[in-house]
Amino acid sequence: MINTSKFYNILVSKGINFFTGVPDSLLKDICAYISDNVEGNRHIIAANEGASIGLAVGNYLASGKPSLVYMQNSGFGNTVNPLLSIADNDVYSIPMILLIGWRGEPGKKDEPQHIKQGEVSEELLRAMQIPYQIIDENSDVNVVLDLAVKTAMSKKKPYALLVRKNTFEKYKLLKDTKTSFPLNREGAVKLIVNQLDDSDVIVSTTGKTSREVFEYREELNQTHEKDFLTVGAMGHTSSIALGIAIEKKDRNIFCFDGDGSVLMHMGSLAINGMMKDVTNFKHIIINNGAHDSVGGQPTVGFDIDFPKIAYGCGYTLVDSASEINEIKDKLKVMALHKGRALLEIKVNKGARESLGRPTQTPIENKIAFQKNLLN
Ligand SMILES: Cc1ncc(C[n+]2csc(CCOP(=O)(O)OP(=O)(O)O)c2C)c(N)n1
Repeated sequence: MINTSKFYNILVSKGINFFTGVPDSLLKDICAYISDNVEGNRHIIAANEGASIGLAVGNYLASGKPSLVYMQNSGFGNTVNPLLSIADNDVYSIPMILLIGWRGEPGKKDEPQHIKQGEVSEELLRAMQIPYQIIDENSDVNVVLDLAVKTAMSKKKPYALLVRKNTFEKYKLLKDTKTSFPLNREGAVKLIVNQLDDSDVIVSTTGKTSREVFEYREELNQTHEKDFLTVGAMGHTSSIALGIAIEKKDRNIFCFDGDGSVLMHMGSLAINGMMKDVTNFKHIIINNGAHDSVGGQPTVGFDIDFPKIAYGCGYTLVDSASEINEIKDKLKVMALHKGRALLEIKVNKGARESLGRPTQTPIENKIAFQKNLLN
């Protein structure tokens, strides 16, 4: 396996000293190492992967050095535009190293949302004319990084490393922040689900939130027809919820979002808020200040004011809560409100070791959900 410190030190020896990206579960150890060892704003966990490309472009313009941009292959889609329309050889020709976690690699078992992405990852890189190497636990890091940096710099273009599962040695994040709210995300999910009406609809975000919604329905011996699990498309959950809310005016649509997910495409808040005749849109941000589902790397979720931002975007009711009774009361007010409501629930990060994965396929989820909505 590749030692995270060795990988990092070789990068530094090759002149790379700016790191940015969005965390990925396959890269969590190298991301954690970078978080612990790169000072201040030389490491930026960006809002989305496209923004990381922007940061790497800016850094190169100002330093003449390539950056390391890390991401899950799910996030590669967010980079396509800035890579092709700015960094490409036909435009500004900007070198950088892309470190891409390869979820859904053909032949390896993975979740449905990763299968197609994994299958086409190499093809996408080839179509975009980005040279790449596949790396795994047996790769010689010196050789790999030498070729990567030399190619990026001599051809003045992005160079990708497609990283297989279990490539990096374990590294435990030292800069871990602890909070002491009464609930964690799963506690909040249960509390909200318990308080919903029979006709209410849930659209839940990417990662463990949707898994927890699914498992809670199982625990309650309930069906899954009221829940749409946004297993992919991180950051677009509230847009899916809005699409439903516009059409289904007689149902309350509850979006269970995450701080990382909202940040990823925060522009959507402005569009949600400006839908002046939408009266049934209930946006809940379960804020744990982290990308908890992929390793707990920090977001700026606890540093910014989500309710104020939503208010500024035209939401008609905004609030924040962390105590159990406070959450219950505010959920009641939210349920009755006729407008675009947002409730931030602050929670601790962390999840159960035993948390499973949905046993229904996405198509089964869609059919049941749609049948329920169309009734
Ligand atoms: C475009 C994209 N980038 C990255 C990922 C990997 N990913 C899955 S869940 C997640 C973290 C989500 O964080 P947040 O919304 O705060 O929810 P939490 O896991 O903390 O509950 C990330 C980065 C992804 N699925 N899609």
